[in-house]
Amino acid sequence: MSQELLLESLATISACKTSQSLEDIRVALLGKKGKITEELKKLGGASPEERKTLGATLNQLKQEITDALEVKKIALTDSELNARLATEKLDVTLPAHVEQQGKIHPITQVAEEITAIFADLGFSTEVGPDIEDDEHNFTALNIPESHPARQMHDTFYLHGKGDNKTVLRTHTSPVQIRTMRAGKPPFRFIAAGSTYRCDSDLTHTPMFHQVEGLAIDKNINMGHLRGCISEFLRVFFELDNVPVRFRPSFFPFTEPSAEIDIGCARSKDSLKIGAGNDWLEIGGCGMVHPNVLKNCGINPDEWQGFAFGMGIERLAMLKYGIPDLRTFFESDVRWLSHYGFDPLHIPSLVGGL
Ligand code: 2NM
Repeated sequence: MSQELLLESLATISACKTSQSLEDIRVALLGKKGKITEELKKLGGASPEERKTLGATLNQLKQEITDALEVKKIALTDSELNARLATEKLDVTLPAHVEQQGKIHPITQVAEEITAIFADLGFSTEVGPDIEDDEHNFTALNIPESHPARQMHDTFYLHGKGDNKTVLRTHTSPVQIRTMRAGKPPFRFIAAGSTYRCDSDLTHTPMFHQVEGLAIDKNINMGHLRGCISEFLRVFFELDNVPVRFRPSFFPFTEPSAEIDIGCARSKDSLKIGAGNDWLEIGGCGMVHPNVLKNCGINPDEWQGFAFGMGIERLAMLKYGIPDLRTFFESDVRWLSHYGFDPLHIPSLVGGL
C-alpha cells in the first residue's frame, strides 16, 4: 500500500512541469488534508505493534517525498528562471529614454539675448525691487505729484500715504535712479524686469516686462542714442540693416523725447521686420532730463546721457512669431513646449557686432 503510494507520488512529482503545480502536489500529499498526512493520522487507531512498523514506513515515505519535492522544486525554479532570462533580454544598445525636459520661457530667453547684445555694447546689468516707493517710481523721474503722467501709468498702489506710499513699479526706471544715486558717472547699464500697470485687454497684461538702458557720460548726444538703438535692433533681429525712425514724443524724464519705430512690411496676416513701407513702434527714448540728473546728484552741465525703454513681450512676439500676448502668462505647458527654448540654447548673435 505505502509502496504504491510512494511510487505513484514520485511519478507525479517527476511528471510535474511548473513550480505552481508542484506546490499543488505538495499540498495534496503533505498538506493538512494530504494523502500522507491522512495516513499518518490513521496511526492513532492502530495497535502499538502496527504503529511502530507502519509509523516508521510512513515517516520514511514522507521523507522520500519531501526530498523528491525539494529536488524537483530546485530543478523547476532553475529552468523557469532560465526561460525568463532567455525571453526578457535587455538590449543595452537601444537609445536611452528621452526624459521630459523643461523649457526656457520666451521672456527669459529674449531678456538674456538683450542682455548679451548690450553687454557687447559695453552695458552692464542692474536690478531693483518690484515694490517701489512713490519717490523712486515717479518724483525722482521728474513726475511730480498731480502730474497727469501718474494717471497715465495706471499704477497699482499698495499701502502708505504721502512719501511712504508704495507701488508696484510701473517701469524699470527706478532702477536707474537707485543705480545713479549709489554710484558716480559715467554710467552705462541696462535694467530688465517685471513691471506692473492696472490694465488688461487683448494687448495689455497687468504684469509685463521692460528693458531700459541708460548711458551717462560727457558729450553724449542723440547720435549715440540712435546708433546704439540701431545696432541693438540689427543684431537682435539678425538683419543686415534695420530701418529705424525716431518720432518726436514726450516723456517727463527725457528732453527731447522720441518714439522708436522700425521699418516693416504688413500684409493681411503677416508682418515682416526690416523691409517695406510701414512702421512699427517698439519703444521710447530720449536725452535724460536735467532734473532727473539733478535728483541723482549729477551736475547736468557736466554730464549728459541718453535713455531708452522697450517692451520685452513685443520684441519676443516679433522675433519668434508669437501672435497673442496673453499666452505668455497662461502657464500652458503645450505653449511652453512649442515656444520655449532648450536650457543650453546659447543666445544667437548672428550677424555679430
Ligand atoms: C523710456 C523712454 C524714454 C528712461 C529714462 C530713464 C532715466 F531714469 F534714466 F531717466 N530710464 N528710462 C526712458 C526714457 C524710458 O521708456 C519707454
